Formats: sequence, C-alpha cells, structure tokens
Amino acid sequence: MFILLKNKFVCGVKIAYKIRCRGEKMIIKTIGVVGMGYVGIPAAVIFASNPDYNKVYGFQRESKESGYKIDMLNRGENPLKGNEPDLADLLKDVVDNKKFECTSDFSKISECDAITISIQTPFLNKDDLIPDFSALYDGLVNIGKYLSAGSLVVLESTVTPGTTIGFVKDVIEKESGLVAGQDFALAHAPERVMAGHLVENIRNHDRIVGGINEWSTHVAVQLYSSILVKGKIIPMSATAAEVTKTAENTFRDLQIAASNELALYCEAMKINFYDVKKGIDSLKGEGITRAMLNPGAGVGGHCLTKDTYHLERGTQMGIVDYPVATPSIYVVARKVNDFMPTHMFNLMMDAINKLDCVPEQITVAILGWSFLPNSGDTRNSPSEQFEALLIENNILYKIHDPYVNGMDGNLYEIISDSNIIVIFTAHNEYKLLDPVIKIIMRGNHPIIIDGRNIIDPDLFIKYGFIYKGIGRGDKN
Ligand code: SAJ
Repeated sequence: MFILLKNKFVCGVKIAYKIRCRGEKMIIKTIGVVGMGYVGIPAAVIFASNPDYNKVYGFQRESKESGYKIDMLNRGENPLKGNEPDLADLLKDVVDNKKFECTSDFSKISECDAITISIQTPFLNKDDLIPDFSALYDGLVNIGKYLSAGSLVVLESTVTPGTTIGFVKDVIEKESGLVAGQDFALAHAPERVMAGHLVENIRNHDRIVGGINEWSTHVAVQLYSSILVKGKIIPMSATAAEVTKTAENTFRDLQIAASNELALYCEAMKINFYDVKKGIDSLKGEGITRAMLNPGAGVGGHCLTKDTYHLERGTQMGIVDYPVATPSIYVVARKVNDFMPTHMFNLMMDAINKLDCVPEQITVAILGWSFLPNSGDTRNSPSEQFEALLIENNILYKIHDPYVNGMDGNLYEIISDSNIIVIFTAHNEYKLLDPVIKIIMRGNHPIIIDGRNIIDPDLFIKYGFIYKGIGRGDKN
C-alpha cells in the first residue's frame, strides 16, 4: 500500500513536472538501455557520448549466455563480433568518463528519464514462426517494477504490429500501476542497423518514431533527434512504426522473390535472366521504377526470414478485405525464397544425371555457409536447407566458408577430390575460382552450380565442367 501511495505521490509530482514540460523539451538526463546486444550496445554508447546526458545504464540479465558482457562492457571492452567502426573507441571513452555503466540491477531504472528496449524477439521454432516474447516480457516486468512516472519508454525491437499498444503497454501498466501515454510516454522506434555499420546506421539512417499518443511521439522524437547526425526523424503512430519496420523487410523479400521466380521462368525458357534484367532496368523515366533485385541460392538472415510473418500476424488487428481463398503474396514470396536451396539441389541432380555415376559416389563441396557475402553471419543460412537434402540422399559433402570458424580451412583442400562445387555465398574469394581446379577434382566432367552468378559459365564449360546457374537457362 505504501509503495502504491509512494508511486502515486511521486507520480503526481512528476506529472505536474511533466505537464510543465509538455510541449517543451522533456528533461532527460539519465537514460537506460535494456538489452546489451548488437542494437543496445551501440545505442547506449551513442547516447552516453552525447554531452546532453549525464549517465547511461546498459541493463543486461545475468543469463548464462550473455551475463559475461556486463564485466566486459564495464572494462570498456566490446563483446560484439566482427568489425564495428568507432564502437570500441566510443565505448572506451564513455566508460573512462563514467558516462556509461552496464548493470543487472534493474532498480536503477527508477533513476532513468528515458528507457529504450532492444531485446531480441526470435521465433520459438521455424515451423509456426510464433515469436518468443519471453525475454521481452521479463524485460518489461523489470522496467515496470521500477519505472518512474514522467519518464519515456521506447521499444526498439522488431515486433508484430499492435505489440506496443497491446502487450508492451499492458505489462508495463500492470507492473508499474502507471497509465501509458499519461503517467509515462510509450513509443516504438524500430532499429535499422546492419552488422558492420552499427554506429553509422544509428546516426545516419532516417529514424521512424511512433508514440502511442501525441505526447509520447513528441518526447520520443526529442530523444532520437539528439543522436541523429545525417538521418531525419519520421514521426508516426506506434503501430504505423511497427508496420513500417516489418513491411520494409517484407517488401525487400518480395522483390527478391519476384527476381527468383522470374529466374526460374528464364531457366525453363532457356534464356538468361540477366539479359531480361538489363532490358527491364533500361525502362527509365519520371516515376518509372523497376527495382529488380538479384535471384540467388536463397534468403537467409534473421530480418527477411521473419518480418513477413510479423506483418501477417499484425493483420489480426482487423478484418482485411482480400481476394477469397488467395494466399498473401508476401507469404508466397517467403515460400519462393525458401524454395531456392531446393532448386539448387534440383539443378545439381539434373547435372548428376548427365554423369555416369550415382549420388552415393558423389562428394559435394559447399562453398559458403554465411547468409551474406564477406560476412560470418550464419543465421538462417540457406546452405542449411541444402545440407539437409544432401544428408537425406546420402550424399557426402564438405563445407567451406572463410568467415566461419571450423569451415575456414584451405579452399582447395575442400574442393580436391570432390565431383561437385556448389556456390551458396558470393564471397570475394569464390569470384576468383579458376576452371583449372578441374585437375584436383574427381571425374572427367566435374559439376559447378553457381547460386550467386559470380563465375563465367563459358570459361568453366570450355574446361569440361557441367555448369548450372540460377537464372542461366541459356547455359544450364
Ligand atoms: N539476397 C538475395 N538477393 C538480393 C539481395 C539479398 O538473394 O538481391 C539475399 C542475401 O543473399 C541474404 C538475404 O537475401 O541471404 C538477406 O540479405 P539482405 O541484404 O536483405 O541482408 P539482411 O537480411 O541483413 O537485411 C538487412 C535489413 N536491415 C535491417 O533490418 C535494419 C534490410 O532492411 C536491409 O534492406 C538490408 O540489410 C540491406 O539492404 O543491407
């Protein structure tokens, strides 16, 4: 009862205080960032390096897989893998100047005027693609428990449209006894960062900022405006912000699927997809655009493979008027993209049928396990689906990827004594492949399957390879 009264009293004071601020700038001096991952760490460091703010707390659970980050960050060491320009220097600077502190003590939330949340929302499993909000729930409970009235809470994680005004609002209100949009501001500002460009993206990408009401949007815009260098703020409602984030990836996935489907058509019609792409791209002029992306061996990563399903689930907020018994084009696009590793397998089997041997006598060299070129990011790698098909068909295989530990052995050792090379990732190293490798491969007519259109078909065919390429109906 006392705590409730205390909260109410504090709340009353802060509300009076906030009303004074309403329309003017909110007084933000201490910021909390919940979730010390590849989104939260750069965000916390950028806020902390801004002289407007006195202190930034990075909140991290003492979990077995991530608890180690707390001490590491407080030593000024960056726990993130890969090369992140500026991050290490910024982190060391804000730690040395005592502007940033990582902690698992969520009671420090009560000292924060603004709290951003960057907690991962992965899928529980690949089949039903229902998001796992358990970590987000724990974070929200911890925030609600210690939230001070008059503060701002911003969700940066990618979520199903309707989550901010629903699940997030409900949990924080229940735990805090405060009213969202009245006693505290609540908004969604989706992250738009890419590995290798974290600091640069946060500072220079335009930032979508959506509050659950006008005041929430106003104070969230104030927070993010303070860290943008080149980027502009694009204000909207919280749900519109959730749809923007999920739809921007859904549309990219759709564009890729459109190219993948056309590539499959071109193969069937024995023509070169890239001739057609060149022709279509030539249609220029005011307001004319055909942003054709590239077909390939599949779509991996943790953005495009899931955000379509977040968007689709958001449509449960209302009744969509849509052609009867017609599947969503976005979900169909996901199915087309997820089919591409199977298509790579089918291309390989077509080529094997030209050889006088059976699959069991074959060894395949898979080149590329990461889902992006010149990266070690293997999340939802399309190569995994291809590997499963090899195992299902008792076909021996070896894997190479210069950016993945355990797969970064000598490329020519992996290729040697294989009958087939299958290129899944457009790593620069693979663009240098020379048909002379035929001498270390098995059989008179080794096979090469190009999933990323990075080798010259004529060169390899001339050396006696059986060539197959995505979209290369003219050479398959
Ligand atoms: N891919 C194709 N054809 C293409 C482009 C990509 O098959 O023309 C494949 C890639 O090989 C990869 C997958 O799609 O397996 C995803 O590639 P991506 O370039 O979309 O990279 P992601 O998944 O890291 O997407 C991120 C997203 N950024 C954020 O969510 C903040 C996305 O919105 C960006 O558009 C994308 O980076 C980008 O453009 O780099």
